[in-house]
Amino acid sequence: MSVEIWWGSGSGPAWRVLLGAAIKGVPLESHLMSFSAGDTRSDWFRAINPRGKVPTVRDGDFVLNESLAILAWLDRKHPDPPLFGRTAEETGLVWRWALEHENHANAALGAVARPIAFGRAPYESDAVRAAIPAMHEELRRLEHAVEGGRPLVGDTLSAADLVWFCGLQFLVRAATRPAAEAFDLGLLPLADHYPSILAWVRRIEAIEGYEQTQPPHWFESDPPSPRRLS
Ligand SMILES: N[C@@H](CCC(=O)N[C@@H](CS)C(=O)NCC(=O)O)C(=O)O
Repeated sequence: MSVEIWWGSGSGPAWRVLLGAAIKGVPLESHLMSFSAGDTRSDWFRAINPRGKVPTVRDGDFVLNESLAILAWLDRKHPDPPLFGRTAEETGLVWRWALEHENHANAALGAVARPIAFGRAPYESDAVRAAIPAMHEELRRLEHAVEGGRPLVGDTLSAADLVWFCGLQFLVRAATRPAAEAFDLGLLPLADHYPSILAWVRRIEAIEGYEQTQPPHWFESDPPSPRRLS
């Protein structure tokens, strides 16, 4: 029986899990949820995951949500290649990087990306401008850690890379939208501002099956909205 996944287009946490499964070559039975149609709030989904969040996976009778928990579970079920390090030290560092994203970088990058991506930038322009230095602080930290395109920890991609990559992609997508033109983000092209991050992005994009993990609506004309990703 294959592992089922409920996910949503543009959800960074869901994308992490799709990438982790791709790295491990684990097939997933896909259930693509529509945020705008209210799928995550539906009774049938709440019966699977009462919190109503994606990603959620089901393997037989076992149901799990929270993307980092899912990646850790997947890693125990399919240990090779490891997503949480090969040594105790690497495991500690993978968790440290992943949690630093969750507890620090996610807010710093999101403070710039979210208003732009969700159409709030014209009303929150002062807040976006004020958030730009902290965004660069996090990106400089990443640039240094992935020097030359190397993984964040050890010599193979780990959960830490996947977590930061999905956060970065949301920011980069926001930076390419017309609403971003009102700001001097100093982000694109990445090759000029953050060459090591670009090399690292290319490494992740080279994962076999990467194309199938990309958020489908990013390739449609439909703009993201707060409802879709709230
Ligand atoms: N910490 C959770 C975050 C899950 C989460 O917030 N998912 C959002 C999409 S990114 C969701 O399902 N939102 C739908 C809703 O709230 O109705 C994880 O890492 O899995």
